[in-house]
Amino acid sequence: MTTATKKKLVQWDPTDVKEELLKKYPPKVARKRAKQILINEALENETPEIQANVRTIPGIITMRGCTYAGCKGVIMGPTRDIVNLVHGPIGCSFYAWLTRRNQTDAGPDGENYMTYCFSTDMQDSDIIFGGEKKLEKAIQEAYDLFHPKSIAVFATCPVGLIGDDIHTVTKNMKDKLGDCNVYAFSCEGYKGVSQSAGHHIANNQVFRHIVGENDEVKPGKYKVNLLGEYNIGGDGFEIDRILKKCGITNIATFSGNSTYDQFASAHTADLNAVMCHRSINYVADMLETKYGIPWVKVNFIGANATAKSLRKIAQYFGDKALIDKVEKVIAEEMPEVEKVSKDVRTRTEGKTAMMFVGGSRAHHYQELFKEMGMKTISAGYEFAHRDDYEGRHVIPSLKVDADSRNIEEIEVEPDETRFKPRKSVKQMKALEKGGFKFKDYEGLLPDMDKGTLVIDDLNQYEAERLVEIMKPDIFCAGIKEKYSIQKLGVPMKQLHSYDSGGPYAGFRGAINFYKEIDRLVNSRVWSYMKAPWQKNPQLSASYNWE
Ligand code: CFM
Repeated sequence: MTTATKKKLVQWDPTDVKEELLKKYPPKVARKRAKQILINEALENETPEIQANVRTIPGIITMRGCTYAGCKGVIMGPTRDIVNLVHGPIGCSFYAWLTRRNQTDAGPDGENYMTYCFSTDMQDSDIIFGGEKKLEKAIQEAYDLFHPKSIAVFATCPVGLIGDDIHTVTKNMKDKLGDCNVYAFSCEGYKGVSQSAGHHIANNQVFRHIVGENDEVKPGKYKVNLLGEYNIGGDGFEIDRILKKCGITNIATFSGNSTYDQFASAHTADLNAVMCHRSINYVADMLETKYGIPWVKVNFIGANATAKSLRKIAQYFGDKALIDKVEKVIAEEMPEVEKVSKDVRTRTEGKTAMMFVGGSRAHHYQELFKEMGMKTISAGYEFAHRDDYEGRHVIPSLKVDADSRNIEEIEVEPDETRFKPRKSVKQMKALEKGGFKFKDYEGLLPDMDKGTLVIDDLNQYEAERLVEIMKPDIFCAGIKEKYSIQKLGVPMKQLHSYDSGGPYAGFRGAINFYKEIDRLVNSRVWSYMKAPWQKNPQLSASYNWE
């Protein structure tokens, strides 16, 4: 106990760390990066400004992925009964094939295409003569083999470069097949500065081609959609378990373990609960404008955050029976969580963490670490926008640059027959008066301590320097960072794929997380390791400006 609570003595000043990170860059690069490295001031009502969602400087080894990854992999990938057909060279498909650990349950109908890899396998000749005919054939082949309800086509970089008209091909095939919804996504990898552009493109097309297709009223008293939950490591299964226990009906998850019909029926829910704000806020806004469904931000990462989110949903519906039920479920679930957290805290209290993940987890996971008594000393997103750092109030002041202009903004109007406000103006006002915030996300910065370092689009070099200087007890990021960090002697946890673990959401997920992090931060195995080049550098070099 005494050794566990003893804090490693590492002294650093955030200004020095920032300077150290920038020192190696040529002046122009340093100036640009400086705007993306922020020392959190935790100012009363104001949050400091950070630069985000801008191009990575060429030559820098970024942690980001491409637009195709955000569209095909992130948003559409976890939907089990849509055939996801990639129009492009085979590498784009192969790389995206079952690597994200989004789990599925084939359900009673058994329809699940997740384990397949569909690609047009473009060759040099297709690049020269065009790939439209090949795409048409591939759609026909997928249809003949599986008779799916829907086929989604994804463009990779060469498709945009040679100008294949995938939208006309899919429209023609939809008309020809008759009972299969076929549509395409212009999500070429280069389309935006990161995968974030792919989220937006996916949101637009799902809304345009699928949402609203099924008006059938589903059973259930308290109906929600869970937006921005992708069932990584089974997170969505745990959230569904809890919602079901509370008597809340989940109409559609966007998009963990989802089906075509869930998207098609999403407009029949009465509340949108948004988990990952970055990837899906567009759908939340569009569902509100077109159908009158309000949205609230929730977070099921962390046991306390889960309880808070459930209470929020219950408060929205305002029904005493639901409010009581939610309290009962929390009271049933929490004792086990508290038992485990009390135990692990004896070994994790005071330890430090860093997390650089995507566009929401670098924020959400701080909750879990907090519950273990651990402190996040530095964090950042790979591709989030300023609103994910500073809160949605900055949206009106965001600059629209050439890259963001590249992504289509669809105009949505209230549906003539199906727009139905879920609450009256009076009810909404009353909820707001009681502290309820609709359409709001306050971002990561207000939740981080003063003097912590918040870094956008962290890169390979900075990650290593940061670890060397600040020596965290654990570093969380993705597969590209994993081994270089472990070679520095620090345990590394993947917060994208969860390595081979999970779920980490909800109550049971919190328990899994506590136990795993306890093992990681208290194991010294990485610090015993010394690579040969750490003892004896085999090669050294300097930049020509040095
Ligand atoms: Fe949202 Fe995600 Fe994330 Fe994301 Fe992602 Fe992911 Fe992520 Mo990897 S949708 S922003 S594009 S929570 S795949 S499930 S873990 S980077 S923090």
